[in-house]
Amino acid sequence: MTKSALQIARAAYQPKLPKALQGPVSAKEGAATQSVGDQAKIKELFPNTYGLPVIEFVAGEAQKQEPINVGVILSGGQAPGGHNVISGLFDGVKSINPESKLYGFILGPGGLVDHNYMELTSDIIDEYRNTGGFDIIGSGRTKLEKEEQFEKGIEILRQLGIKALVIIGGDDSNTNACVLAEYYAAKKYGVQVIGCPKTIDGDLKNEQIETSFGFDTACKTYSELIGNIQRDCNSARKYWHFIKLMGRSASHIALECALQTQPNICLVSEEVEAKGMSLDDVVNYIADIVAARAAEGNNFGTVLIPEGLIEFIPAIKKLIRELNEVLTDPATGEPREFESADAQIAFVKKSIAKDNRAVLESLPEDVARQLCLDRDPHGNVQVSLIETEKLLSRMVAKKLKETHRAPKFSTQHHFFGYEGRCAAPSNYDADYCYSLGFNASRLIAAGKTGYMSIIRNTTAPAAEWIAGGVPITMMMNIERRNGADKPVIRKALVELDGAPFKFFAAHRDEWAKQTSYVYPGPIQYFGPTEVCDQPTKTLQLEQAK
Ligand code: FBP
Repeated sequence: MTKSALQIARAAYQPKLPKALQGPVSAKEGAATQSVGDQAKIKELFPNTYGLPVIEFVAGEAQKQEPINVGVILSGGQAPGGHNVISGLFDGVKSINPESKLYGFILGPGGLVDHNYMELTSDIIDEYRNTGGFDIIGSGRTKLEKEEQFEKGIEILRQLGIKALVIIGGDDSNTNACVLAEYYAAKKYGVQVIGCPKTIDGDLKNEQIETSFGFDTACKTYSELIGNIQRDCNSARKYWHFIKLMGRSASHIALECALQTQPNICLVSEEVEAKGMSLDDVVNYIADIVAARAAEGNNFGTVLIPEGLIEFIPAIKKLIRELNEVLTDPATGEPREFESADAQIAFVKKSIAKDNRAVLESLPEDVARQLCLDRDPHGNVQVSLIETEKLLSRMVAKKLKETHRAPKFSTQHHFFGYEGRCAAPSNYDADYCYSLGFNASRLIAAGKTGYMSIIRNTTAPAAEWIAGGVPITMMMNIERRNGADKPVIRKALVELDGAPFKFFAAHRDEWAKQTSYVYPGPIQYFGPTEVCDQPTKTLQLEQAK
């Protein structure tokens, strides 16, 4: 395999570990925990894994340990640093006992069910240290949630002598990891299940999890691109760039990129919802800024749009909720099957309430079709397929024309998502991910199950990071999904009273009027620490003392 000069140099990078993980550890247990909501119901559903204490690893005594075979799964969308979670886990299990083995299940959770796996040896691991992507074993979006799947899984786990499974995934995958942990514990199968918080979206975070891995690198990659566009924009002074950013429902990515690049406009879905804004309100907000800049002779600018925007506009949110209900078969809880797309649309139109039908019909046809047709395997609307950047610029142009403002309004459109999901991890993600994986091996050695690997205090130097585990049930509540009440990890959306949003809100009018662009440039791996090791602005603002 031909490697780039950076890949070769980067392979030699030794990720940093928290001091607590640099030698033998002992698990310091906190008080019993409770779920974030619906305590009685979650306790009933998870009798074996509910209420466990939060764990912090501190220096302990060296102990001789038996070899342990571990399995690992990458689940869902790619996020920079996944290979370092696996290399940290590999180094961790080998340090427990060099005879330990690590098996990777191929192409996501489906690999466990289909018995598709490979042993990860040191030769393989060394090829992937500090690289982006999930290609070492591949990823997939199969949901692990049925007993038949758990039973198929235990067959191969027994065959390979695997005593612990590490699932690297987002909120849905870690919810499933928790259900699996509970199932294997209830059946006394002797297999531990540990989760790791992955997703570029940044929406798997709470009091215990500071950030999900990949968010740092993905945002830095998009911010580099936005900065480049802003330089181009400020040079030619003739285009408005509408830039949609991945992130599923939450606007963390758009907000972080705005903090890094200071664009003229950044929409935050959570604010749109809180203010009860309609699509027309959003269009007016953009059009007013375009017109104000035009009045100053500035017929150019940048607009950042979170990909989930559309589902936060209250009327559309209500419509989506009903679509989710009617498109689920109540008998099976599975998505209904249709003969054709047209049959599905006809069924939707006849099944939904009158007011929702009116909202559906008011949308441009392509958007309406999208909303009716596509779902991911977790039942979520596939927001990344909706071209909101084009929808909004089209509507802003119309609005400006109708109101006789801004004679020159030329647009360019971009969608940044896949460009950043497999970027080589920043130093932050390289260290964070390696630590998460290594730490997972310590949770396994401590006999824990139903826990997520956590590393905290990450705005401090890596040596001072705090390593441990949080019971996954602690993050759960009951939510309506696919027409049924389900125990799930609560998704973290942008908090409007949080420091990152407040900072943005305090500066956005100035950024709208003036041209205050910041050009972050590419991620740097070698050089001064203030250039190479800065955490995200979101984390810095959240943790500012
Ligand atoms: P995860 O929640 O699986 O980490 O997904 C991240 C993400 O990149 C979202 O931002 C985006 O909406 C989605 O994946 C796109 O999914 P796909 O890779 O299947 O196109």
